[in-house]
Amino acid sequence: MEALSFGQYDLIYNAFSFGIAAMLAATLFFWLGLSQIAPKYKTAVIITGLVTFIAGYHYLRIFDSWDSAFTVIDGSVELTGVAFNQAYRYVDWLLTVPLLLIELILVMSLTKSETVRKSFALGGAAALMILLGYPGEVSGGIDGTRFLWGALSMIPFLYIVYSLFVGLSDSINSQPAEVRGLINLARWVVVLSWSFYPVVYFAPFVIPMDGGTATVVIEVGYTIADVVAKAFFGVLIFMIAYRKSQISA
Ligand code: RET
Repeated sequence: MEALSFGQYDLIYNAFSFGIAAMLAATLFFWLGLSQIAPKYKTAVIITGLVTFIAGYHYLRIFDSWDSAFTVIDGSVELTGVAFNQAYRYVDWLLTVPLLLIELILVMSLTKSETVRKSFALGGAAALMILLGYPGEVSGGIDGTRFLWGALSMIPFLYIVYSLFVGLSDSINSQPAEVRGLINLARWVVVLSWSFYPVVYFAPFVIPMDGGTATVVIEVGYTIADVVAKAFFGVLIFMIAYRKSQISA
C-alpha cells in the first residue's frame, strides 16, 4: 500500500463510515419490517437483512483495518506498517453474493426444484467469481497478474448476468402483474450494480492513474457498489415481498 494524500485517505475513511451506517440502518429496516410480510416471503426478507448485517460487520472491520494502517502526523498521512486487510471485502462478498442471488430467486416463489437448481447454479458461479478475483486484488500491482485473475473471474460473472437476463425472463413473465415491474427493476439493479465491480477493478488499466488515485477509485467504488447492490437492492426485495403479501392476503 502506497502513501496517500490526506484528502485521499480521508475520502476513503468517510466512505467506509458511510458504508457502516448504510448497512446497519438497512438491516434494522428489513428486520423491523418483517411483521408486514406474509410467512411465505419472510425467508427472503430475513436473508436480505442477513446480507446487510454481514456487510455492516465487515465494514466495521474494514474501517478499523484502514484506521490501523495509517497515522496522520501534522496533516501528512504515514503508513504504520500494519497492512490494510483486503480479505474482509472478499470474505464479505463470498458470503453475501450467493445470498443475494438466492434472495432474488426466493422472492419469485418458483417451484421447489427450480429454486434449488437455480440457487446452486447461480450461487456456485458467484462463489467462483469471487475466489478467482481475490488473487488479482491482493497481488498489489496494476499488472498482468491482476489482469489475468480478473479476466478469469469475468467468466462466471458473464454466466450469471446471462442467466439472470435470459433464464429468469420466463419466470418473470409468469409473476403477478403487480410485481412484474419491480422484479424486472430488481433484475436490472443486479446487472448494473454488479457490472460496476469489474469496471472499478479494471479502471486503473483503462485510465492511467497513480497508486493513490487507484486506491481511492477501488475503495470508494466498491463501497458505492456495495450500498446499491445490498441496501438499495434489498429495499426492492422488501417492496416485492410486501406487495406480494398484500395480494395473497
Ligand atoms: C471482481 C474481480 C474482477 C472481475 C469481476 C469481479 C466481480 C465482482 C462482483 C462482486 C459483487 C459483489 C456484490 C456484493 C454485494 O453483496 C471480483 C471484482 C467480475 C460482481 C454484489
